[in-house]
Amino acid sequence: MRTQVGIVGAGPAGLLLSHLLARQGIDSVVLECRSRAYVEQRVRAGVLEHPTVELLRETGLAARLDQQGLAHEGISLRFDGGDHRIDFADLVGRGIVVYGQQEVVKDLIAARLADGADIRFDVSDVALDGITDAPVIGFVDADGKRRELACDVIAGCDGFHGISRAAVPHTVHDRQYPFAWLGILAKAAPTHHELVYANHERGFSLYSMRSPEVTRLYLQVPPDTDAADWSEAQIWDELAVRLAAEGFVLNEGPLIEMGVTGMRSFVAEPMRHGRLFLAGDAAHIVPPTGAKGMNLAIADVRVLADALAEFLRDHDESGIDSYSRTCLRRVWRAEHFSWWMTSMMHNVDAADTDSFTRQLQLSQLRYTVSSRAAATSLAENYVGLPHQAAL
Ligand code: RFL
Ligand code: PHB
Repeated sequence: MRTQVGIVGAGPAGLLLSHLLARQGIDSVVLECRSRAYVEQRVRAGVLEHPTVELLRETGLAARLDQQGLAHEGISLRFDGGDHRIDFADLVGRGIVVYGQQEVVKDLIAARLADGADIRFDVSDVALDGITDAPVIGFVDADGKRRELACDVIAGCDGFHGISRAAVPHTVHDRQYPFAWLGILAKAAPTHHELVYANHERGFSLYSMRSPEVTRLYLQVPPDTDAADWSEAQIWDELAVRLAAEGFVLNEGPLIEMGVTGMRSFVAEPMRHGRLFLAGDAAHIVPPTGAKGMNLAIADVRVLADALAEFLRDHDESGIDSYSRTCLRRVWRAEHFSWWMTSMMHNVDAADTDSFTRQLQLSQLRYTVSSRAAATSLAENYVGLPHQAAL
């Protein structure tokens, strides 16, 4: 088998890269170790930044997003018993769209298959060879046959637990947080039209949604928490306490999904070695508090698709040479924003309340909601800095 770009991983990064390359006349094959049903059902991110939405629209991927996505013009920060709205429309003239990551993935798979793309699900034993000059990806196909895919370049879009990063000699920047999120998806109509980030002395809580029928909610929990330790009644009681505000009612409903997510900031650099390019979670992750992970993956592959097209079509290496440097500037902006939101919103030591940290948090929150300059900084980072911005 031969292709121009061998893509490992059919998450948002790998699938969108394949789509953007096809628009520039570049062939690719996508290899995914999970089944199509699994990647289409995996519940993850929900917030699309403004530049992400624009890119999906410009490249013909937004038909369902424009019908079903929920356009939001702000968020609320809740603390000290008060609710404070950050009005994105007023502050920066742009907003976000709430649309599940798995819906983006479904739309991408449908668009690629309609275009005749070669996406192989259920592959195993993926191994990368010849990275410095003549790349070959070995794998076992869904039918059990061992195959080799020769390619001009490899895109490692295989997420944080993939195999690609290990093939790039890299330096790691890592920060782990002493808490996790317990996330639930509930069949309950949202009662509030925007996301609520709540800083409570019992721990952080986030109110989000997926559709007019489905609410998505998170609770800060200790990092070693097993979701099974929490009963449904306990979850609803704790959410009601942490999200409480005047006039706020929480609609309860049956749980559709429940899981615990660790919180970590991680950057591997550089994002390239020879003819292997890392993109998305394969190279960097952020804690979910800033809603940046999928958006960063999308920004990476936008840069990568242009760089690879120039290289493969015009033999121009300038884009691939600056790929890592260009992406890392945006990555570090998102790393900072996600760390800042995380530090401001969580109870950093729920067991042994540190009064100094707590007072700093409250001061930062009061400043953020009362100063137009501070609120604007949050808003422009949250809705996403333009892909062309000098960062
Ligand atoms: P993905 O989505 O992990 O896709 C990688 C794909 O590679 C496959 N794979 C392999 N395939 C072949 N061979 C191998 N050896 C392979 N190893 C792995 C995997 O099966 C998978 O299909 O990475 P990608 O494409 O870089 O996308 C990144 C995003 O998924 C991630 O950043 C976001 O989900 C993070 N995130 C959020 N991001 C946002 O932008 N906004 C949000 O609101 C948001 N909320 C979240 C989140 C992540 C969460 N969790 C569960 C980690 C909320 C949560 C709870
Ligand atoms: C979500 O809806 O899943 C979500 C929203 C905002 C975040 C993280 C997750 O910061």
